[in-house]
Amino acid sequence: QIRRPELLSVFTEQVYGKMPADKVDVSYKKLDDNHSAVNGSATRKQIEITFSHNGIERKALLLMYLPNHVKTKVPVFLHFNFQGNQTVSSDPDIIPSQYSDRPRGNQASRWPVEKIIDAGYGLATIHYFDFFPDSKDRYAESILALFGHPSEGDIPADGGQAIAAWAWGYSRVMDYLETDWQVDASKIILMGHSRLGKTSLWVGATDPRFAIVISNESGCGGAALSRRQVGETVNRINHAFPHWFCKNFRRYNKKEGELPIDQHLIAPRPLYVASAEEDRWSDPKGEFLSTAYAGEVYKLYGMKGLETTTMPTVNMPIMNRVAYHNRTGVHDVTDFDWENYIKFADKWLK
Ligand code: GTR
Repeated sequence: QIRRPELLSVFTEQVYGKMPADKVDVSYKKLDDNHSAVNGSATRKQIEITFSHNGIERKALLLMYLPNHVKTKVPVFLHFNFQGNQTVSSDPDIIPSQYSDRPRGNQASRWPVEKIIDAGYGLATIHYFDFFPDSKDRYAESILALFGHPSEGDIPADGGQAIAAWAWGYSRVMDYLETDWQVDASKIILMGHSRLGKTSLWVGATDPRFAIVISNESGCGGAALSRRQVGETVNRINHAFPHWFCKNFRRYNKKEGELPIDQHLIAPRPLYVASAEEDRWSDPKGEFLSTAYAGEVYKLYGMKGLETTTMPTVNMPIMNRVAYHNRTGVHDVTDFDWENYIKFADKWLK
């Protein structure tokens, strides 16, 4: 009750930035509801979400697959995509996302839809560009325009930029999921890869409605400890991606030692952090250590963290209330990752 709000406000003002608290008008339009998707095993829904505020409108297109064999409300993996909804699967009926002309199925290897459906989970996804097209020149198209922040110059030093906008988007999808009669909103598994892994950790910290948080290879500004300065550093990330974190974060360029916090804050909800052995840029050891140290906080709640500060052998997950694996291979989302996330969700939700 005391320390958590303090830490949250430091993370907000110094790292990820504040989102304006204005209430935005939201409407949902069902564009598709088809019960014979994925060879008849799933229902595919596509929902257009419209946000309006100050006379400005922004739209996001949500794609969902829900298992037909589950007769009760289903738990759902919510995972934003990088290249447009149509790239998640070769399903010809997926409506392409507004900011992408990438080919159908282009990212299908990262989205084992059948496996997720067979395991009794739904899948919900949106192209992350719908909330902030990922470029330092595209503030005007982002949802920040709704709040009178259509360019970088309009944003205060502690104001949210792209990561805060994506995080806002994850929370708005949760608002929708709470209204969907087929979804168990108390069992939403929030997942993000890489820059969206940074985002999913921030969403997990700010929006406790998510039952489980998964960070896949999130690196600097995600699960990796900034003070280690291994792989990508605060200085590098703020130069390469000036539109991601709040401007105050730049104060710590080459001065990680002055950060008042480091990257561990989700307790007591189940948390899974994963690394890949060859993804040195994300600093697997740093991702592991922040996860291990977070265990101290889970202990305060009588729960088990990783219970070791020695990195496990590759491909050997540790699965307590806090979970971790370091898989062989490069920066990616693979079947190995998904199989373990499903096991973890089964452990805590079923
Ligand atoms: C890299 C960036 C990382 C990570 C990654 C990704 O270019 O340096 O922080 O976010 O992109 O999102 O794929």
